[in-house]
Amino acid sequence: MSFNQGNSLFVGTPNIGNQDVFLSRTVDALKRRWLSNNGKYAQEFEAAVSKFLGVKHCIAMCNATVGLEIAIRSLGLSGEVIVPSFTFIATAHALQWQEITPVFCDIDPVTHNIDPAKVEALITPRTTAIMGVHLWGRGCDVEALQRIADKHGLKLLFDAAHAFGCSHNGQMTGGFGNVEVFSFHATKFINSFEGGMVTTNDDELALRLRRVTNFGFSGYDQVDCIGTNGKMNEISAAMGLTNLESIDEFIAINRAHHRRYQELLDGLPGLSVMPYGEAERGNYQYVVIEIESDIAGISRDLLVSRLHEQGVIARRYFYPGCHRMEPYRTLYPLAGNHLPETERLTQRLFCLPTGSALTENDVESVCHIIGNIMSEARNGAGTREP
Ligand code: T4K
Repeated sequence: MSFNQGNSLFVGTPNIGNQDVFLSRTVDALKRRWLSNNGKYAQEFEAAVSKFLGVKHCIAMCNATVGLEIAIRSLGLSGEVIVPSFTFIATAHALQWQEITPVFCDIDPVTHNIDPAKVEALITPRTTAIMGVHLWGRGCDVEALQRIADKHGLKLLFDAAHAFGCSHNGQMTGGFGNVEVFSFHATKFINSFEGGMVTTNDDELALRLRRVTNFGFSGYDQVDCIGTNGKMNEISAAMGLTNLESIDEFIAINRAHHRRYQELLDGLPGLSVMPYGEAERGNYQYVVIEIESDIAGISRDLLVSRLHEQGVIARRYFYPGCHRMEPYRTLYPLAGNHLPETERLTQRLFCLPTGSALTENDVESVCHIIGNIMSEARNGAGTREP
């Protein structure tokens, strides 16, 4: 059993809602000839997200990277910002792009999120904020981070790219800290092709965020500040709105896939499927596997490469960590010295395909393939590193 080139299974295959509804919205936007700039569907999408999350202000964006940049600028950040290295590169780039130094903080080995116990030691007179990442949709220790931010007069923001539809201590992600930023990229739980949403309960900040998103305009001919173009177009908004209407179905599918992976993989030596807390709402969008190579009898990299050969396009998210990528590797060559958990986890984790494009059979086949690769490795076959 394997998948060939034509039917490979990919991590990140989009969840797609009702195509007829999406197409009729698209035709409507075309007929009305309103394609962008705070159009009807962008407004409807913002309102729907605001209601769903219980957050006062939601500002639709062209993508989350620009959303992060806009949030950072609108908060007036400068100097240094404390951030995990164990994240997608966009988190760090959004800071460095604005000549703000990302000061990489280690993570908690269980939650994979920024470890609040390691934050205070990194604060200097140049620090202006802490930026947490709700990795895999599991909430950061928001309360501890807020206490540190308050104590030192720092801003607190969250890269919530993975966390749409997830809760922390029973509260939906979106209203924590000063501002949070979601991604609606094609690979994300809810997608708008490309897109994002910046969310806050702060009225003044919301006004600034909107202005910065639209070149700094505050009226037809009036510009109040430096801005950029972060706007979401109408086709993306129509897609986001349509997909949001299928959220319960997507959660049910992802959850069932995650459970099946747990049932079939947790028993294999050296493998464990990262759990999601049952007490919280989750989107189960990431099936994250931790491998202990000594016990499994195969390295993470060899297993992933064997999976690729058989059409299962697993991903080593987030290897090798931002601090080992440019420009950070050159700028901060010693950063890894105080990131032992990050260094360890980047060598041990990989993600498996999930989402509404997969059937239960597909999930079972992936597990079967993994079982075969591992038993071959234990029998000494094919243990050459890629
Ligand atoms: N913060 C965090 C923590 C993030 O994870 C991300 C994005 C951001 C910020 C920034 O958000 P955006 O600015 O993108 O809104 C992908 C995504 O491009 C990226 O959005 C995402 N994180 C990251 C985790 O994954 P790559 O470099 O892995 O992309 P790529 O082209 O290898 O595709 C990923 C997988 O998805 C492949 O297996 C193929 C599959 N795929 C992809 C697309 C676009 C499909 O099956 N269909 C598709 O349409 O970054």
